[in-house]
Amino acid sequence: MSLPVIVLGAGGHAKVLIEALLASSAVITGIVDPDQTLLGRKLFGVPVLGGDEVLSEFPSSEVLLVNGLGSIGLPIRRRKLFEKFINLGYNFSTVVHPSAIVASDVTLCDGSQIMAGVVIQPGTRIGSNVLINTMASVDHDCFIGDHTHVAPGVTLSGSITVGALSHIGTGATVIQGICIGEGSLVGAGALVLRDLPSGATAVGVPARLIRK
Ligand code: JB3
Repeated sequence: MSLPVIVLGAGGHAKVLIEALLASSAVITGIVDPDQTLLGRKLFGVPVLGGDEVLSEFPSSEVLLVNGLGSIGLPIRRRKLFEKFINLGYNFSTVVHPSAIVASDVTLCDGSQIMAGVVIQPGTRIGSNVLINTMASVDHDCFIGDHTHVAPGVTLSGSITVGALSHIGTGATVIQGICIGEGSLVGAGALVLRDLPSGATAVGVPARLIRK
């Protein structure tokens, strides 16, 4: 049987995760959030237990964590929180909403999060602490690097590599075979027709580089 989970953060992304976890019949012990005003409040009946220091009461052998800190740009804070608790010996649960279609040979790593309505096709690897958000589609043989956020409604066609710590904005489309370097930011609604170097920012239709 899987261990109970504790969700880090009590904001918008945490809500989405808690809904997915409850729909998967996971046991959620509570939420931790540094915002003192949230202490004792509940999200979908799940209590806020206090700040991150409360985790000292829950040994890493007895709980799994879920990273509830989302991102709207490069997921740097999300990575920091994940690595902080990995270094303290905790493990992160994968979260897969029951409505997601994930091919049987897809690899999910520690803390991969697959939200409602996502489709992931065969041969794809989703890295650690990656967030594939609502209704995104990741086609065959893609590689999504650690910590990357693929925002709602993104379409990644086949054989795409997205480097670690990147953000693919809401509704962006990337054609087959493209490589997007680490730490890249693709704007909402962009259409990516060419490879992007590491640290790129690309926006528009077709996408043009505005920083590299
Ligand atoms: O794009 C979509 C669909 N969702 C966005 C998501 C991916 O990212 C969403 O619209 C937001 O823009 C963003 O959601 P997030 O990260 O939930 O943002 P917010 O609603 O601001 O909540 C962040 C929560 O994390 C706050 O309650 C913070 O107090 C808490 N937080 C910040 N730092 C932390 C820490 N919680 C813990 N446990 N530890 C921290 O270090």
